This record gives sequence, C-alpha cells and structure tokens, in this order.
Amino acid sequence: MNAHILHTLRYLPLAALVLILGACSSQELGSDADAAQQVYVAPGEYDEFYGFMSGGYSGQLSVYGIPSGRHIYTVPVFSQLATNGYGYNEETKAMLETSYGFVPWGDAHHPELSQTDGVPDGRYIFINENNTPRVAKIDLNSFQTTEIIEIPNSGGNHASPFVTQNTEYISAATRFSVPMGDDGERDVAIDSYAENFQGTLSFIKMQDDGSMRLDFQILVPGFDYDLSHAGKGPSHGWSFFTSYNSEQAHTLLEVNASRNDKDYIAAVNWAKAAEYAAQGEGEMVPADYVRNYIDSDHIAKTERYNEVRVLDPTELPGMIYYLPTPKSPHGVDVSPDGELIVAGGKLSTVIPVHSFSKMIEAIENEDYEGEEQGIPVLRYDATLAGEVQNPGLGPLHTEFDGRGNAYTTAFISSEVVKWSLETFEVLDRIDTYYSPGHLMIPGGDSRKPWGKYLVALNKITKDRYLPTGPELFHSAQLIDISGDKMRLLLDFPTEGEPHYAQAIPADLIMDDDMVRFYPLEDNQNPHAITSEDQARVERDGNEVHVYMTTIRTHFAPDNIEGIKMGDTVYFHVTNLEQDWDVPHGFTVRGANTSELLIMPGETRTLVWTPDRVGVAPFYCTDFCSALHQEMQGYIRVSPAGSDVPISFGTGE
Ligand SMILES: [Cu+2]
Repeated sequence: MNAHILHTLRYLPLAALVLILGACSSQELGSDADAAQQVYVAPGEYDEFYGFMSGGYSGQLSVYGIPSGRHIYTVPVFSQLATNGYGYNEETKAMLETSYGFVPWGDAHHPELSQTDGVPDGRYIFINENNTPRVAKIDLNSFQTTEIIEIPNSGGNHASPFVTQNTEYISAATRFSVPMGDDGERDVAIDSYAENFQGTLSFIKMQDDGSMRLDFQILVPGFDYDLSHAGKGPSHGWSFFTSYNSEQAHTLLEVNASRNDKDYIAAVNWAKAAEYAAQGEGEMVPADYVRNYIDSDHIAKTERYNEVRVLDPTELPGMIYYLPTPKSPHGVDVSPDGELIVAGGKLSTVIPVHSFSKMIEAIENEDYEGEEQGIPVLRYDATLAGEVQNPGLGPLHTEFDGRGNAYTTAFISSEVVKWSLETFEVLDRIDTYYSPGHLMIPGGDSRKPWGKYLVALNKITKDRYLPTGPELFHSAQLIDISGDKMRLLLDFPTEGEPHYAQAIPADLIMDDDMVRFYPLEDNQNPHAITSEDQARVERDGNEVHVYMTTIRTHFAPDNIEGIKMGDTVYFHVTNLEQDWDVPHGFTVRGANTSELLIMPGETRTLVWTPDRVGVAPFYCTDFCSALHQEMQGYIRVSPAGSDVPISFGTGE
C-alpha cells in the first residue's frame, strides 16, 4: 500500500476503510510497448485531438495534444502571462478589469467548447473564473482570449460556463450564496444566512456577432450551487444544476451541510425563463459589473453595466423544479440522447440517474413531495430511472462514449468506473493515480462523443514523477476506452490543476480560418506605423511616444535621445513581418512589467518610466534570426531640465 492511500485512509470512517481494502486490486499499468505505440506521435506528425485543460489556480487554459500528452500552448485568460505580455501590455490590460479593479489573477475551472446541434463545433471555448466571478471566451481561430464578462450577485462562480445545445446561452451559477441588494441590505450578520443569503443562476446570451451579454438571473434559495449541464435533443431548453447545503449552513459545512439525506438538482426551463425575460418580466436590479472585449483595433476595451434583470420563480412559475438527489451531489451530466440526468452524489453509495421524460410527466401530474421557498420539489421515485450500485467511493463526474456506456470518477477510491446506460450495471473499473476529480472524453458531454480516449484529471501526483521539492504538478492519465476493458496508456503532468478539460478532433479547428499572422493593412491600432519611414519619437508634455518598427534584424529607430527624468515613455512597437513564425520581442532595461511579444502585423505597447540618468539598452526578446543578438538599440535618459533635444534614427 502506498503513502497516498495511507494518507486518504486517515480521513475515512472505518466502514469506508474496509470497503477500500477490499477493492484494492492490482490493475495492469499498461506501460508496455503496445501502449507506447498508441500514444506515440512521430516527430513532425500532429496529434489527433486538441485537448484543452483548465490551469486551475493558474487562471489559464493549457492546450495539449492527445494522445501524446504534449503541452503545445498556454492561452492566458484570467492571469497575466509573462511569456507573451498578456495583461501587461497596454493593448490587453483591460481584459483583467473588473468591478473590483484590475485583478491580475484568477482561478479557472471548467473549459467548455461551443456547440452546434449539441456537438462541439470548434468556434470558441469558454472558461469560468471562480473567485471574482467571470466567464471568458477564447476564439479558436486565434487561440486568443477575446472577451471576459463579469457575473454580479455571485460569489464563487463554479457551476459555469455550460453551453446550451446551439450555444444560445452560457449558464453560470453561484457556488456561495450571498446577501444581495444595496449596501444596507448586504451589511448583515453572517448568522442571518437563512433569512438574507440567496443564490443566482445566470444566463449569458450569445449575440449574433458572437459577443456575450448577461440576459437574466434566476433567484434561487440560499444553497451552494456546484455544477451544471444543459439538456440536449429532447431535453433541449432545460439546464440542470446540482446544489448542496440545502441545510443552509454557514459554518463548519463539512458537518453541517452533510446532514440531509438528499439535496437537489435544480431543473431549469431556461427557454421559459428567456421568454419571460424577452417579455420584460422580472425586475431590473442594480448590479455593478464589466464586460471586456478585444475590439477590431486589437485593443481591449471595458464596458461597465449597472443593472441586471432578475427573475423570481415564486412570481414567474414553470421555470424551475427541484429533483431530490442523494447526497451533496457534485457533477450533473446528461446522456448523449438527452434522456438521462446523472448525478455524482459525492457522499452517496449509489449513482442516482433521473429520467427527463419521467421528470416532464411528474411536472405535468404535479407529482410533488413539497416545496423549497416556493419552488416545487418533485418526488424522487417519480423521476428516478435507476441507481448504479457499487460505483466506487465518492462518485463525482460522468462522461459518455456514445456507445451506450458511462464513465464516472470515484474520488476516494481513486478509480474510473464504466457502467451501462441501459442496465446501470458496472462493466469495468480502472485505478487512477490518484484521486480523480473530473474526467474527459473528447465530446464526452455532447450528443456525439468521439469515444476513443478518456482522460482522468487527478488531484494528487505524489510519487508519480521525479520529485521537485514540496510543490507538485497535477496529473492527467490517458485511458483507452475503445475496447470492453479500459486500459491505461499514458501519465503526464499538467500545468496548474487540470480541473476540467475538453477535447475536439484537431481537424475541426486546424482549418483555413486559422489566423497565422495579422495582415499589416488591417492593423487599426491608432499607434501603428506600417513602414520604417513613419518611425518617430514625439513629446507631449512629460509623455514621450516612440513609434517603432521591427523587422529582421533591427528596430527603427534604434538610437533615441532627448528623454528626461520624470518622463513616461510609451514604446508602440509594430512588427512589419508578414510571415507566420516571425514574432519579435521588445524590452528595455529596468522595465518593471513584462516584455512585449509582437506577432507579425501587430502593434503592442510597453510603458517605461526611467528611474535613472544614463543610456539604457533595449533589445529583441524573441529569438528571431541568426542576427537576433544584433537586434538592439539605446535610449538616452538625461536629467530633468536638460536641454538635449528629441532625436532618433537607425543607421545612415
Ligand atoms: Cu527579433
């Protein structure tokens, strides 16, 4: 028995311990030549799938090749990234603006691909920020974050961002309930939780131009909302949200929120709610939030909003019903045919599966067992399709292979359990190393999964890799699910926590629309210059603007004089190259922000406040050619009050 299992055992009651010891069997590790063959992608060849993994507390999104497990790229989203200057340069800083001010860090959780007709379409990927509630959109023709919208009346944006079948809406639910309203209404005692704290389910609407607007929020009782998935096919028009803490505890939740036998899945008729919103129903409530977006000039802009439409289910019936679900459910996943709603009751000994058609019948028959603050609670037996017995300890999340099978992670017993959607019988189980949270099958939460591989996203990697001191990266494990038995193929570390992931066949993204460089003639940045003869330095009071170009292998200008102490210098650098793969970089000595990385045809701006008299070198930070080391320049800084005139140039 290894150290990890011992560690887990310390926190388990005796009964669970006996179960685990019974279940410990030696699984094939699959580290044979045949497994190697399956994940080997020869030099120069491409992977079959793009895998998108959340960076968790890094705030970013990582791109991996599957099956090789190679890390290809990091898309900066909610955190600054020194590698390319995102959130540091003047063009992207506004992406990290919030109603709380500039927030250069975020906690990213769930990537979710846009869908058409319930199938990932490769246009966008969305990802949520938990701490300062936000939802980001990444364009997959450029792999750039192009929009971030803040969610007001929310605390811990965890059940987010899940798309409806045609990406009509992106939903986001608050994890923590909070007091809402004006200052007086929000300044309440924490032990008045039951009376004053409320939750919201938010629906962001995709506009025709691909931008996002917060359309409405549905007011819900003060539980904790955990995860979500939209319906599809017959259940299109509905979304499902898990909730726990129906006890409405506000302290020591590990005990106090685990008392009830059942909590709830909230079944939300978002199509009905959207109708109410379109009719102007509900109330416009004061709310301070922002939307940041990359404009056509490639410069991030911030728009501020001050109200949001709130729909109250006690006044607008038919929007929401509760499905009792054992016990503190975590994940909620909808089968590819849209009929089965699978809950991961993390403290439950079974996996409860609800039937959408039985749910509709129960609603029509008003087959209620009660209500929660005006919201009808359906009878458990009326909506239940079945229960999976012995699913492993701590079932969390389920995805599907499109061949009638479901795969559920069991966090405590560290395994993935395969079961039949027809008989609810367990068909196979495989150990993971260790403690998987989410799992991912390409398209595995959609109508048409590409059910060849499964990736287990593990929380703990202790003893899996060469040790690197106290800090550990997390791990992803690639499992072959093409046959009857699951087979572990590959184990690779990830950047940050791979909280959740999605994947899509590479050819759905790697098409002719992929941006490879930016045409110079389309550059609308007001500080762009398109040839070296436009290069110049202009003084405006204490501000100095340097309009600079880069091309292999020099800057224009590369010698600048006339800067004085007390000046703020803006380097507006345009990369004149018009080929894929010729970025240039820029930095200047003492710059206290990240360097610039400038793609061909693009303009980026670095602000520099010189703090000493002298001549400071600047240079290209991105290795661009054989003469990269020659790509340099000098800027002279004179004392305040000096009469050195502005001058600049490159060579003769
Ligand atoms: Cu260069």
